Amino acid sequence: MNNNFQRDIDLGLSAQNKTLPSKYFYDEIGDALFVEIMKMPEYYLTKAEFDIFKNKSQELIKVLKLNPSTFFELVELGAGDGTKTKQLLKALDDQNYNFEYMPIDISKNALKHLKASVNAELPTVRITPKQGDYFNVLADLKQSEHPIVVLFLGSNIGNLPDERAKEFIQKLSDNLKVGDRVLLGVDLIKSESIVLPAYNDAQGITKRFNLNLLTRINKELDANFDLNSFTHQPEYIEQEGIARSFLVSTKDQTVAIRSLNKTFTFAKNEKIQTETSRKYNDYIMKGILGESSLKIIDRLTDSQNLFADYILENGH
Ligand code: AVI
Repeated sequence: MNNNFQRDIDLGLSAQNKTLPSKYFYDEIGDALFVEIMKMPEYYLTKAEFDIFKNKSQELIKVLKLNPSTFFELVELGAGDGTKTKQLLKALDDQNYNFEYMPIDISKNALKHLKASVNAELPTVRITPKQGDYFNVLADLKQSEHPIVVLFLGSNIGNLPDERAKEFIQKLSDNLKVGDRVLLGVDLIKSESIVLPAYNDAQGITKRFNLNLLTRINKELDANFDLNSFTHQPEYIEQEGIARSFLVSTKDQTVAIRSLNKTFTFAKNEKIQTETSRKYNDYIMKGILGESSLKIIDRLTDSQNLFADYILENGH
């Protein structure tokens, strides 16, 4: 990880338009800050998707075309703490559906906590966590003859640029059998007055989340970023449906990254893009599904129409 980290930071800061990859937000501090973000009043995404899982679990079961007597594998990519998923697990369990829940995560620790909480709250649900890279685990699952339902929630796909999201969908569909289904949760395109505060909260938690990238570079690559000389700046363009986060240099400055043996200069007001959060509608979703064999078969939204869970089916 550290070598990739070093290489990615070097590449991003050496570019004409500087960038830092958002996947590096999530160290121990970043994970904890993201938990705080999900609780913020401005961050509607998590609450909206929870609303779907809590109040429309029966409809979810129906549109996923699940059959109580046919065993299936419920695979979740990047499961986190499973708060939303547990609503669906409970509904399935209450109605005696025959399934196994397989959360996949890169973090052993996250999986350990998730397994303990599912065992405590839903003792009759079979849970088999798999640690590792999504695609390696999915490739293994392809060997199984059972139907698979994949959950990929939280608008995590929105953090990939469109081209990368398309590649992800293509790979996902290559790793599934005909008839397997995907529940893909995405944030919907809406006005700036709702989106922007979600990335610019009054308490400054998102600012700390964004600046934590610089703290990580300071710690892990022996750098000397002055956190007081960069500000957090989110932007949203409704016509495109993309929110972006930046760190903006508040003055002309030079930063040394000693493990790279390099210095980087930042002009006053120069921006480093740290994140893309794409928002969706049917047209954009169809574009991302592209030529893959995954097709939209249904879509459920929360009571305020902020967030959508798309149901996709893998064809030939
Ligand atoms: C994880 N991901 C879907 C979040 C988002 O909304 O793009 C990450 C995040 N960044 C700032 N706030 C939340």
